[in-house]
Amino acid sequence: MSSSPSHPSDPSDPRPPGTAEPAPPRASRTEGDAGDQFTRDLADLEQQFERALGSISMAFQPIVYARSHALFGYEALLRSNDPDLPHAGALLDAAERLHRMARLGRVVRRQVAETFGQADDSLGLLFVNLHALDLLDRSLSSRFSPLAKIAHRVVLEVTERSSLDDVSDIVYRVAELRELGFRIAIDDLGAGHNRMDRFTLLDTDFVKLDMALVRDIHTHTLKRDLVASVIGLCHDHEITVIGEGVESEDEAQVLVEVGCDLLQGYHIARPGPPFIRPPLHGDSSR
Ligand code: G
Ligand code: MN
Repeated sequence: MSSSPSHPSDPSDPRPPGTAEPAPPRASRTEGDAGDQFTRDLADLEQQFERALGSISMAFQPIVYARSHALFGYEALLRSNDPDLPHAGALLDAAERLHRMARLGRVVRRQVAETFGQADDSLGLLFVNLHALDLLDRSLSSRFSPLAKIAHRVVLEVTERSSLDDVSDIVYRVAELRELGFRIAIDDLGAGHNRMDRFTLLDTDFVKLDMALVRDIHTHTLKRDLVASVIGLCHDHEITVIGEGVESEDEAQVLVEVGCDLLQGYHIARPGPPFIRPPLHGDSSR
């Protein structure tokens, strides 16, 4: 919060009554104006959001086997090309503010299903990010949804970037999705906001180690030991581990040494249009 008070008659002053600043002389008028401004801002955001939805695209980043770098699949990543909501984070924030997360999720899932549905089986599995609120959307668990038709080729990534605590019956929801043929990944494991206990609750096929755990793993013994023990635990439970955000050969090598199954990151290939094959392992032109 800024410490310099705005002028009390400023019609855009959003301060609620009872804050430390003295009440403006025409409190009700000011509040009404601030409310009008808020409504106008939301209406503008709504327009931007609808326009941006029409121009979203998906980028696809290869996921490869750790040792051979042979292709395992792709993660679909949302991209926004709108001037007012110029990146995926801005679009997601707008969707959250407007309570339109379900709409965004449906548009994304339809688009990736169309693109991947027509693609060759040799492309492997498609990893699709879910927002926690998507788990509440009945269209996700409908067997008639576009993605459900190719469920056996799809891994749904569940992250806790937004609160999964809101989804009280998450274990049931996830079981329902697996019954449709989807596989499940825990995304961003080890990120600051992530709770390690969550993956004991979820019946998961993949764990994606957050890039914070991967970064400079070759120079941090403790990080290396932690990752090695998480991988051991996952393997005891037949969970496949993906190292995310791999940016160097040193990081990739240590991940191989500690038993990581799959790799993803700029060192392998950047996200790009569908469906660019990763370079051959050892190709120095990379
Ligand atoms: O949370 P999630 O794992 O879905 O986030 C993936 C994001 O990380 C994407 O926006 C993608 O572009 C980005 N990303 C992919 N590979 C790398 C990498 O090697 N380094 C960094 N810094 N970001 C990456
Ligand atoms: Mn992800």
